[in-house]
Amino acid sequence: MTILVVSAVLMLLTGYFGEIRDDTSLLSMRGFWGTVSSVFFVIILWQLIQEIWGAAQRESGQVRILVRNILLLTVFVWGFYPIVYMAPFYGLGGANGQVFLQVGYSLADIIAKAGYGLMIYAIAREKTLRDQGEIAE
Ligand SMILES: *C/C=C(C)/C=C/C=C(C)/C=C/C1=C(C)CCCC1(C)C
Repeated sequence: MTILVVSAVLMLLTGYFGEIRDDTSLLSMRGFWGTVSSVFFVIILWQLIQEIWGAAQRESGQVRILVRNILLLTVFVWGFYPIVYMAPFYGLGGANGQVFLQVGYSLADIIAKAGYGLMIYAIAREKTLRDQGEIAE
C-alpha cells in the first residue's frame, strides 16, 4: 500500500509538471516529466500485476476469472492515460489538442472508475452467492 500511494502521488505530481506545458515535442519538458511520471506508473503497474494476479490464484472458478478480468481492465485503461497525454507529440496541439486531452481523460476516467466499480460489484456478488451456498465453489 505504501509503495502504491507514494508512487501514485509522484506519478501525478510529476505528470502535472508536464501537463501544464504546451510543448509539442517528446524532447521537451512535457516529454521529460511524462517520462519521469511513467517510471512511477510502471512501478504501480508492476505492483498491481503481482498483487491482483496473486489474489486471483487464491480464488477459484468464476471469482478467479473476474479478478483476472479486473487486472486486465486496470492495465489497459490505465495505459490509456499516458497515450492521451502524448497527444501534442503527434500533432494534436492548440485548442483541438486541449479538447482531445479532456475528452480522452474523461472517457478513461468513466471506464476506470465506473467500470472498476461494476467489476468489484460482480466479484462481491459472486463471492456472496458462493458463501451462501447458492453456487458451487
Ligand atoms: C481514475 C483515475 C485514474 C485511474 C488515473 C490514472 C492516471 C494515470 C495512470 C496517469 C498517468 C500518466 C503517465 C503515466 C505519464 C504522463 C502523465 C500521466 C499523469 C497522465
